[in-house]
Amino acid sequence: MEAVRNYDVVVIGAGFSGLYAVHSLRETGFSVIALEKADGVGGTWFWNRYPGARCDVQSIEYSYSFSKEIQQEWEWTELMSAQPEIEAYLNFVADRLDLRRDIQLSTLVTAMSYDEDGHRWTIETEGGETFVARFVVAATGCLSEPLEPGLRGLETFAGTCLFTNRFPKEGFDFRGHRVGVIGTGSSGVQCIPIIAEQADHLTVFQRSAAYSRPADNRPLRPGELDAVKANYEELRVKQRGAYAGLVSFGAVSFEGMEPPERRILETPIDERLALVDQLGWSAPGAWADVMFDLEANQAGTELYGELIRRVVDDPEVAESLVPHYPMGCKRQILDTGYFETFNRDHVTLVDLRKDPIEEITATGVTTRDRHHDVDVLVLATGFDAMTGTLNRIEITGRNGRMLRDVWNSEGPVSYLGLQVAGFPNLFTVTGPGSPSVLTNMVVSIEQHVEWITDCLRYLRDHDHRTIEAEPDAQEEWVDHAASLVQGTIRNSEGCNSWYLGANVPGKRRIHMPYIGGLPAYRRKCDEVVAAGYSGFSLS
Ligand code: NA7
Repeated sequence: MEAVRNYDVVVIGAGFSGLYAVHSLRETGFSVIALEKADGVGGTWFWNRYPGARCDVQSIEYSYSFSKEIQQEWEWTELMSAQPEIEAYLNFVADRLDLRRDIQLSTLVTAMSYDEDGHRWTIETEGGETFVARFVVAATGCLSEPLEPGLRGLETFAGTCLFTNRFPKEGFDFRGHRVGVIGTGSSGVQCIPIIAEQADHLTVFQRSAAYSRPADNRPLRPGELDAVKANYEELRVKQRGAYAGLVSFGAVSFEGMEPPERRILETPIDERLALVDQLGWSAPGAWADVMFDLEANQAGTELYGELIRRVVDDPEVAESLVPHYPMGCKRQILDTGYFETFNRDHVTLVDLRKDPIEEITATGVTTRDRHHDVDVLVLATGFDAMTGTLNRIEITGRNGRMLRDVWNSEGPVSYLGLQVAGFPNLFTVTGPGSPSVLTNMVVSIEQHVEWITDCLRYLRDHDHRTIEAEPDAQEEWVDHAASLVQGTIRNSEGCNSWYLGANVPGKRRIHMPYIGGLPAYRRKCDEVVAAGYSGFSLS
């Protein structure tokens, strides 16, 4: 039997968070190992290799800022990178910083338990290995646990079944096939136009229509990247001071943009439509009241409908593509030719709100009204977000309490999204209660990894063995985060986003990411440190 292996820190995951955590902790003098279930690094950008997978944040912003060398050496080729380029970037980082010697791939963590006397975590893997560490950093990602779609009969399907979030490495040639795609979130919307280019026939099964708009992606122009590199720090400073950790979303820059003053409900219909002519896909959101008032929000959605009708030829199909839930309750999707795809003769939209799926059979998808024959089924059905991955690990903290039980009974509680009371020395990178998925993930990840590194250095320098969130501080933070969401569109009736856990049957409906913005959140984290880690007990 293999000996137990001891480290100062075990990091779980080797995506954007885990790679930086290994580097940062190692540079600070800790012995560290990252355990990664995949057979490559990259996390989200390892698994989501479906055709069309692309980031909706510009590459120059969606990249590490901690290494000036990497920032200068890496060459982005497009405004918003596709999955292969981001995966290649993360592999470049792993090599450039010589991280691989401290990463163990193909290693699934199945259980971990806290030894209250020894002040250590014991970590067990599927392969039967045991690691012991004083600290654990869960760099497990926010969208890493695929959600089984709960479709009756799925196991009887005789064709090829592909999940977007674990798409085969060798890709898939859709030519000559009748394909069905279930799910029209970001993953579905990105892959549908590309599958349509290849497949003999494509049937799209849509339960909720998507708020999507053209990404307007393009190759970077000659000299464009060099200009950024010449003054990268200025961009990084702006990012850190921005609400969502970015100064642009997609191709649209926020710089110099003032919040709109016009109110949709006080504007005659013809003037609303004139704004659509003027602003195109930016028009539905370009009002002061749409994000704060449901009636105004509905009026904004009607402008969306107008834009969709201008693209989609068949009026019935166009109507089905107009979302029925509030705008802004989910993150806006950026697409490349999504709505145009429904003008192709070999593409069929099935509106599941009118004709729901009854079961999957050996030959395809049976909806209430008919059977749809397909040879290939692509499931773009999403994730058990933010808590799903840790809930699937047997994590036992103080007094034998399991993290899964805490989160199931109390909701996804956490102090600052960094620690959960009762689980000393266990940190979560971009955990629930932090801005995470509402921001440029890389900026939030860097802030967390740096906070955790500073914290471990502080504990070492002050001879502390443990740090643990205090229940009162945690409760106060959870209440504060909840108070910010109350009465907003994000928590409104009819909003069933994965932010709220509403896509997972039985999951408590609580808005998981913190909506107060990155600058306010960072300030709070810094204040906690300045006050000697207030809200944490150190021993
Ligand atoms: P999402 O955004 O959770 O989308 C999942 C889609 O799958 C969504 O349209 C769901 O409809 C649909 N879905 C899920 N289960 C079913 C069943 N059983 N039947 C029919 N349709 C179903 O996941 P993505 O992977 O697209 O994107 C995740 C994030 O990645 C995204 O937000 C970006 O931040 C990047 P529903 O909406 O639940 O009615």
